[in-house]
Amino acid sequence: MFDTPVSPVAGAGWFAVGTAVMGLAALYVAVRGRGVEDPRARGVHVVAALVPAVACGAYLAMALGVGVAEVAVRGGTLRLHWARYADWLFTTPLLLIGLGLFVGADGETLFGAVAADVFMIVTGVAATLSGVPTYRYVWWGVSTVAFLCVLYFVVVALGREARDRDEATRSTFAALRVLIGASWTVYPVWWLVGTGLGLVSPTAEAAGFLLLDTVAKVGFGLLVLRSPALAGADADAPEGEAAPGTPAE
Ligand SMILES: *C/C=C(C)/C=C/C=C(C)/C=C/C1=C(C)CCCC1(C)C
Repeated sequence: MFDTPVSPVAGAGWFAVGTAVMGLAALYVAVRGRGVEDPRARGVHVVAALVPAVACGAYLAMALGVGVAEVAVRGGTLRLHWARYADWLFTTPLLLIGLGLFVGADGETLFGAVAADVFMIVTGVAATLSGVPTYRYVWWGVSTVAFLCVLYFVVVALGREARDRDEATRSTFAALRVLIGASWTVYPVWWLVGTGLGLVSPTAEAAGFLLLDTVAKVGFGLLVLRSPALAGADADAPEGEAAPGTPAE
């Protein structure tokens, strides 16, 4: 097997772009957020940097071809971008935890949302690996029901928690809620268009997911960095970047 020449996977160019975009985003958030001392604000910043860092690794794996596998299933061979699903398996719960931490959600609610989210990604893999078309749509439906539970958590349950927070927290939460609600909803649709129905090429599908990942992951980081609620959480670091004790300029 080792002397077979390796041809680039479809979308390799986009995966390379994704590696660079996610790597730079992780560095940027990590550097800008390095002086944050307040534990809650720190946790949210760590999530905001970790999410693109994980995605950077997944994109690198796919760009190099190791993140994409040809899998023999009943009825033939299917292409599985396993690194993408491995990425989502970590990053989507991380984003929910980051959002929950930001609002101060209780552990039980957060646990339910993360469980539904993991179930959503795993059943999404089942949809991708079903050799029988009908089964693909059945799994897609199951995954989408789990997604609706996640959406309920983000929009309704957390919305309720955010209601009695201060104005700065409420306004950042409102922006994060729109970002997550809107961008995450496009994933199942784009999956259906690409992997599901094959209406676009694998290269176009890769470009679309890169765009979505950029909005959902980098967008989260940028909103967190701009949040006055998180910067203000540490009285000694007015911009959320200065170390405590450093006099403000
Ligand atoms: C950074 C990555 C993010 C925010 C990924 C989010 C992914 C989803 C919301 C995926 C959802 C899917 C379904 C609801 C149906 C089956 C196919 C999936 C996995 C694409």
